[in-house]
Amino acid sequence: MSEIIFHHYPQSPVSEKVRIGFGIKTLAWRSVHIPRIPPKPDLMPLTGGYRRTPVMQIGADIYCDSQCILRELQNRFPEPTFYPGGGDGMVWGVSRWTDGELFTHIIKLVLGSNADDLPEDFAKDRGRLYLGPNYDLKKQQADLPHIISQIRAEFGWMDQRLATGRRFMLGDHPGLPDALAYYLVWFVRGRWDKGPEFLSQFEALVAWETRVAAIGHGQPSEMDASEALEIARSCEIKTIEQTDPNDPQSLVLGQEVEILPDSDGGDPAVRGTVHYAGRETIAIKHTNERAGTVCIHFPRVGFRIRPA
Ligand SMILES: N[C@@H](CCC(=O)N[C@@H](CS)C(=O)NCC(=O)O)C(=O)O
Repeated sequence: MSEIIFHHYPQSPVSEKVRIGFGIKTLAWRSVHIPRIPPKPDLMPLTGGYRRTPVMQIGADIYCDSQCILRELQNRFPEPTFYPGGGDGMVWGVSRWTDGELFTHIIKLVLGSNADDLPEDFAKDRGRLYLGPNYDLKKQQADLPHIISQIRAEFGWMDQRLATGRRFMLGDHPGLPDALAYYLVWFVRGRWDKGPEFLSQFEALVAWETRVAAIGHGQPSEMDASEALEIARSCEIKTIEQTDPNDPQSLVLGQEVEILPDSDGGDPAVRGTVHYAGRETIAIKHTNERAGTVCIHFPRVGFRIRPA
């Protein structure tokens, strides 16, 4: 099997979620660092224009969005499982809260508390991506007490769960909920000047944070972006061609579609032809000069598929 290639940058919280996932499964992976803001000239050919971080590549198969990446890791490397102690199914529901409302609160906290110091191009990019076309970081700054009140209650739920004596969210063994919660605590600690002081009120959560950090990131080793592109070009797509007769959108093989996150972030749509459509994932074939023909995978939940 081709190696796991992970396109990310060290400061990316969503990437930290996946890096902990590699740690839980003790995987070796190749690390390609990408720019923090577009243009991302060596990534976009692989993703057909998808600009978010992180992205995983295995040969000519490209996995966009951490939900899709983590699901693929569980499929390919079932043990140790992301669902210890019977967390199957439920953990994905939990991820819609951690990556949805809770992530949004923390983004508002980080953007609002750093409003005076962010480089202009970064503020413009992230303001539009997360807060919409009429974003106003000063307004976020003024709203910080409200936002902190939300996060305090939400982190309190996690602390409450761990205060029962569980070593990890699902019991004795780490699983997906630990990665889902950890990256947000990591983000708050590292990118809000009052983060460490704020977190100190959650005793059980802080003790758990140390245990999750000790899991580590598996075994990364660096790779050049040009080598990753060469691998995509020289590999065959390994995903089978398949659609579902009960597909609610009646997707069929070879159909031209475009896919984009189902949120108002100004994300570009990715175009290609349907190669695989299942209940949880869609994969499209996309061709360009630099990457050759690649198969780009997205989750169904949180993404919109439109006929092109
Ligand atoms: N739903 C996506 C969210 C990804 C996301 O928003 N990532 C941030 C970085 S942590 C991002 O893309 N920032 C803009 C960028 O890197 O260009 C996922 O789970 O992968």
